[in-house]
Amino acid sequence: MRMVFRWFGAGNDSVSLAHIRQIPGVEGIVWALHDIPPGEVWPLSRIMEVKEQAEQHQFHIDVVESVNVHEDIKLGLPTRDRYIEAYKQTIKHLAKAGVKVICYNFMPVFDWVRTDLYKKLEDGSTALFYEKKVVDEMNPKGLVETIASNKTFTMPGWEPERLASLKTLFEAYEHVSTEDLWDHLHYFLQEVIPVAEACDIKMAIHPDDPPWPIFGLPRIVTNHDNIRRLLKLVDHPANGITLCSGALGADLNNQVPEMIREFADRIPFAHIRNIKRFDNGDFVETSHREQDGSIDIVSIVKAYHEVGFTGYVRPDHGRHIWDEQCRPGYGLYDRALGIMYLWGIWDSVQNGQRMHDLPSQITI
Ligand code: CS2
Ligand code: MN
Repeated sequence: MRMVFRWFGAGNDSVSLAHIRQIPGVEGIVWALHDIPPGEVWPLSRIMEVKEQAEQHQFHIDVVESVNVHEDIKLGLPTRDRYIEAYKQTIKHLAKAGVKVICYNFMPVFDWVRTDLYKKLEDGSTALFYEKKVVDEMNPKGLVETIASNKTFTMPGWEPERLASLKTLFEAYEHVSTEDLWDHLHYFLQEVIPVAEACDIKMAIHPDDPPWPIFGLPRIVTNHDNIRRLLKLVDHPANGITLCSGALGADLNNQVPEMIREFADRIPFAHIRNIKRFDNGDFVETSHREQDGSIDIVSIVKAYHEVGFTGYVRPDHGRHIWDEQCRPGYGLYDRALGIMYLWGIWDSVQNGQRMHDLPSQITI
């Protein structure tokens, strides 16, 4: 596995490249041009700037997370073709800079959803938390109006300045069924995968987080069967997944090690993190250590080793520890600890294998 670390860019991240450099075994940064709105072409000059910054610290920029998909593409509107053309152009620019993997997602309106970004854990740290009841009982359109009239901030993604577009988006999605969303993804993949293939880039869709429909909006990249369906939509190695153990693991029916074994050659990028699930459907993010949460991290790393995984891996969200002030989920310390845990498992499996391969006639 090739270890990489997410970095939000100069002036946009509390973590410096110099500090990331000191985490053992990290070879590249996972990056994006976060200020460019979905649907616009990423200029080559801006891409090259990031490449230079990374190279000053001996990092590569092989993995991008994310080139976001414009809502009109997910909605299947006639305007989508314009945005798909821009997407293709961005793929070509990224290829010129040597990028190998593009992570993206196909979640309507919201990316990952949590109800509390700073939930206190028993050890005094804080972490991202999802309270199922709160999300289930929300009436999205009513909520838009309530926030608009009270000017109160409720949850990430519901910022007052986003309200007008949220209202329009919710209305637009009223006409999009789950099957429609599949069709729109299919259309998008048929267009972009040949371009990615020609550019030697792998597209890697991130699963929906959480992996179930929320706020009445459809979500489709949620489980084993759906991932199998997605990979068949355009059955080509350039159509891959970002296998995220934390996103998928929120549903206890999802067996990540099994997915690794079945989809091995279609996983150019892996996110590994742990969460603790509660019986009522809530979950909280924990340290990466297996015993701290509900996800079988050791079996996951072993499965990657078993399939001879040579793709990119990053620790995913971490807790906020040691009073670090950082982007929610993206501090330095806990993710660095996570990396050391992942290397610990990987190296001991590797070492065990070496011991096993040694000739048995060692004599004293
Ligand atoms: C998240 C997402 O779980 C995660 O990795 O941080 O924001 C993720 O980057 C996107 O869904 C990928 O498109
Ligand atoms: Mn993830």
